[in-house]
Amino acid sequence: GSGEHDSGVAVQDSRPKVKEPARFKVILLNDDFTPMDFVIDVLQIFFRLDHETATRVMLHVHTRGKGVCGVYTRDIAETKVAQVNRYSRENQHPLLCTMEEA
Ligand code: TYC
Repeated sequence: GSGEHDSGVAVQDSRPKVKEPARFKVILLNDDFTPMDFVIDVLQIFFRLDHETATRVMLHVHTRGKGVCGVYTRDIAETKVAQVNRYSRENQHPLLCTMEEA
C-alpha cells in the first residue's frame, strides 16, 4: 500500500506528492456571421482583456481561424466555454468557444 516495513507495519512516505493542475486553453473559433464588435465584447467581458488586446485577439481569430482567449484550470475553462456559448446563443450569434489541454 503506502510503503510497508517487513514487520507488516505500514510506514508513511512523508514526501509531499504535489502535482501541478492540468491547464486548458480556451479557444475561440472564427465564423462568417458573428459581428467583430460582439467578439471584442466577449473577450472583454469573459476574459478580462482590455479593448486593444481584445481587438488583437479577435483579428487573429478572424484571419487564422482560431485563437487562444486564456489558459485556465479545467473547471474554470469549462465554465468560460459554457458562459461564452450561452451568451452567444442568447444574442443569436453562431460564435463557438471550445477548450484543449495546454
Ligand atoms: N469573421 C467574423 C466577421 O467577419 C468576425 C469573427 C471574429 C467571428 C472572430 C468569430 O471568433 C470570431 N464578422
